[in-house]
Amino acid sequence: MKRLALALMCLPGLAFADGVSVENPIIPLAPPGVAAHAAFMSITNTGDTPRQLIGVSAPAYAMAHIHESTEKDGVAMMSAVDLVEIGPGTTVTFEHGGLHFMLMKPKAPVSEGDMIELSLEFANGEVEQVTAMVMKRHKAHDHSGHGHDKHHDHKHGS
Ligand SMILES: [Cu+2]
Repeated sequence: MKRLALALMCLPGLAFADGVSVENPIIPLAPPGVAAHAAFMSITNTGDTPRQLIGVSAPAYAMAHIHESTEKDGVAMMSAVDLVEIGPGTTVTFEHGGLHFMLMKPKAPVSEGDMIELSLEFANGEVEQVTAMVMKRHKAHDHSGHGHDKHHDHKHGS
């Protein structure tokens, strides 16, 4: 907890979740006109107790949610997820075709190279600040292998 207290003193408004590390936070550049962007990353619980990710916020967007993509009868769908459990020593990967952070209605146009601030909210009240870089899909999209590019991000009805 010492690290958290120190961080709060030095950087007002920022907080860091103890025992959580985030790698490779990226937002694949969406085609023009698409107002729902996905953010991908790997989240590792480096502590020794289970952690529950319960929400996400993104000041640059009107709305942000945790989503999971599934495929049913050959149709790609996605649904909201309320809680992602991350066991001690476990990494949960948010990636194309699976769990992802859904960012909706950017308040300003988003382009390649932009840095987008995300806050990952955990059930114990801690918040992990993450900065995700916007990058072109062919660079960002390196380990999905599912071939759903054309269908992802576009299924938000309301
Ligand atoms: Cu989604």
